[in-house]
Amino acid sequence: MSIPDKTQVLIIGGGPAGLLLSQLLHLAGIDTVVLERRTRDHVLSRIRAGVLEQGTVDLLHRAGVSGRMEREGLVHSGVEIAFHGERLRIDLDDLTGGRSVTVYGQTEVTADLYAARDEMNGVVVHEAEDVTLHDVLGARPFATFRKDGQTHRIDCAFIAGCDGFHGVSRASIPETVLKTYELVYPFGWLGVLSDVPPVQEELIYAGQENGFALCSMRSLTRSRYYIQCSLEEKVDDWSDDRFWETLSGLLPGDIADRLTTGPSIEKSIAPLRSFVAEPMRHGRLFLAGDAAHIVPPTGAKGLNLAASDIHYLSQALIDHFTRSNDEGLEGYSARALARVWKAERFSWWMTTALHRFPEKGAFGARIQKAEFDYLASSRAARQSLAENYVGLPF
Ligand code: FAS
Ligand code: PHB
Repeated sequence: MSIPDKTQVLIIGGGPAGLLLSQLLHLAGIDTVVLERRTRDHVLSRIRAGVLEQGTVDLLHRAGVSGRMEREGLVHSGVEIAFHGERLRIDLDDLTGGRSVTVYGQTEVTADLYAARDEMNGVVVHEAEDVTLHDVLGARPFATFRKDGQTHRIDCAFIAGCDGFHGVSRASIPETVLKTYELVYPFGWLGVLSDVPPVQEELIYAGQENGFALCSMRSLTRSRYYIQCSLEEKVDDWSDDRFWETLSGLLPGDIADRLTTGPSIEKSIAPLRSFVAEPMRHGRLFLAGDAAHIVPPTGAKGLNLAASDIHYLSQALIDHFTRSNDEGLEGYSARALARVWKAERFSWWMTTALHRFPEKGAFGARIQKAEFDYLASSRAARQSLAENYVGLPF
């Protein structure tokens, strides 16, 4: 591949945020280059999010990458919350006036985006090493990087930092400028992917005396399960049998009785944190997705927040290049953060309501019971959960 020495928008990171931005800008006739540190196989080997908000589904449709999702994605009009043996279905359709979520793995979304980029001859440079951003406060920012031992420079008008939590983009903003907010949870999620039918048609978020479990899926023949685990756990210490036994003990009896177990095809532990970096802009550098914020996956918001950031940023860049209007760019950080913080709140609430926090003692446990009882007894409480779960408006 020949690597250009200039482009209009340079995108750091070839995950869902970076690829979606590249695709949307390309459709508007704006030139981009994506610099991705890892190989495509590595990016596509990651198993992450599973639930797409309606807004994300609509945006993927606008990006022209929704064909397979519309064929293979599972539209869910409800989700179940189980708490200490009691079960409550949240009727998303009824409570939100017909909105739903679509179960379709982030891996598939990313694969569909890569396929579309290839089809439109999009420039994605894999194994781009030591990406370094320069002159982001000037009118002509640029990045340098190494590829196959050669040093390259790409000049651009704007840089989109879509390089995730450990990327170089947020790290390129001086600490004197950036304000960060963080809450690290005292546990992680041990996740397993297995080619077994899901235990139930809809997702189940289960908070029990001894911990939290999530029953999710990728299709009607491929399940995704998570259990709360301590941060000291090592994935190698978890045989499949140990995982299935622990999961079973975290589910209501009749659900556990229906559990189909099988060999894991992926097993990983993810830490849980809430994190926001402000502002999401520094000169001509714009942060989007995990580069700017992280949510605990309990609310299924991580990937969906990346989508809403890209919705705002792509529109702002299109307005700049096609209408010489910079209102969107000027307002991008405040607009994105307004939605980010509402998703941070919801993800924090779902996590604190359903996970085991021994350090919070008996009072904390009673508050969790009160949260569930309030949900069970109040349509307004269920409506609040439902409108956040399907996704607040972009
Ligand atoms: P990503 O991290 O997906 O992509 C960033 C890309 O930038 C990566 O491909 C990386 O290789 C690249 N990059 C990094 N540094 C670079 C550099 N210096 N130069 C060039 N490229 C660089 N969300 C949910 O909703 N549900 C879940 O269950 C869930 N589980 C998760 C599990 C894990 C282990 C992680 C890390 C995240 C999980 N998430 C989940 C959140 C996840 O889905 C993110 O929200 C989503 O990947 C965000 O997409 P991006 O912002 O594109 O960041
Ligand atoms: C998943 O299927 O990976 C998934 C679903 C819902 C969540 C988190 C993860 O809240």
